[in-house]
Amino acid sequence: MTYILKPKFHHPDLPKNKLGFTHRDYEGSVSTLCAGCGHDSISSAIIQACFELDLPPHRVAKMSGIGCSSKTPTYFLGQSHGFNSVHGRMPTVATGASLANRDLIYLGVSGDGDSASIGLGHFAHCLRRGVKMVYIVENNGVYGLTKGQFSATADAGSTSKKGVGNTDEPIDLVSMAILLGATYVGRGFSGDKEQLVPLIKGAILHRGIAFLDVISPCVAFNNHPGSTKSFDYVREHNDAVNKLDVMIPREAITAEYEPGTVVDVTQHDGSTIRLRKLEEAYDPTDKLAAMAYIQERHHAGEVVTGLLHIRHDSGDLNDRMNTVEVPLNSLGEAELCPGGAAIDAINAGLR
Ligand SMILES: Cc1ncc(C[n+]2csc(CCOP(=O)(O)OP(=O)(O)O)c2C)c(N)n1
Ligand code: SF4
Ligand SMILES: [Mg+2]
Repeated sequence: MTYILKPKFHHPDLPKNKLGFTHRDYEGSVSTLCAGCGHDSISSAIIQACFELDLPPHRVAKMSGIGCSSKTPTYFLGQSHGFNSVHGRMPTVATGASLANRDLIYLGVSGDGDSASIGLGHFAHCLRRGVKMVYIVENNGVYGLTKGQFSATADAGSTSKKGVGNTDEPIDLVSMAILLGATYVGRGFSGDKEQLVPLIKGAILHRGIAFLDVISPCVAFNNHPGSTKSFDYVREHNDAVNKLDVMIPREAITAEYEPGTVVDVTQHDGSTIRLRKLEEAYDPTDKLAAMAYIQERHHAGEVVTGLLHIRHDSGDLNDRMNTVEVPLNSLGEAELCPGGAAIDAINAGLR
């Protein structure tokens, strides 16, 4: 169906952002996913977040692996760069791209099979290195593309559509992300755009690795009673710890919440993340407490969502490796071949 071009006509009164773009300018090709797939709602949330942040599409690079989830970058930001890589290798390809050009905004999309099975090592090293990117896992607990086998994030005790029980313990990607040192970690639900759009906006503005685990039900293979990744289960067991607003520097910060229930976190670019606490005791800057809370609620059958962990003093791999400010492909002969005297000076410094 991808040969059907989506008409570009739109109503002349559609709202425009600061760049003069409408929402439609951030869309991609027509989706070929199953009708009702959670992944399509995540694409729509990404489109809304990029539109609201006034992102120039040419400054974004979409990275993905293999799976229904990894197909989705075709369906948003049709005017951005894109690289659909190999199964599980998205984080590694993104690491290389980010080191070669620190100027782009990297938006990685992966699946639970892609990141928690074949790509688990790649996921882990990307997070511990703090690659400057947004890393989204569209988590449905199954390999959707290959017809619904349990993935490594399926909960022990959940049943397949045909009634077979999963006996293996799940990998909890948000707990792993916090443990590995990710500096912005959130969990969302494809069925809750009001929470998901600000989570994505905050992730894009974050300096460092921003990881989002988004529960995204697979309507074809994992949306039945007995599944803990179904729309009904997540709606009934959703424990949102905070509500998020993202304010970019030009926006006035208004005090609209009760004192004592609000935490403001200022990011490197001056943007402010305002968290309205729903769970009084939850502090996303306390790494150990956050991990304990997520595990405790998981054992009680709850799905904790919201901004789960953030570090104010985040940095990224480019900072630590002191990479050049400009893309590598723009370096000329003078920078790449500084001449014999410079080499002699380096050698002398090593003696
Ligand atoms: C090296 C390799 N091994 C296995 C496959 C087969 N395969 C394709 S997609 C996929 C799993 C996709 O699951 P997930 O990442 O959860 O994405 P979803 O389709 O659920 O969104 C597998 C095992 C492959 N394409 N390449
Ligand atoms: S098989 Fe599942 S994950 Fe894939 S498009 Fe259909 S509903 Fe979505
Ligand atoms: Mg999956």
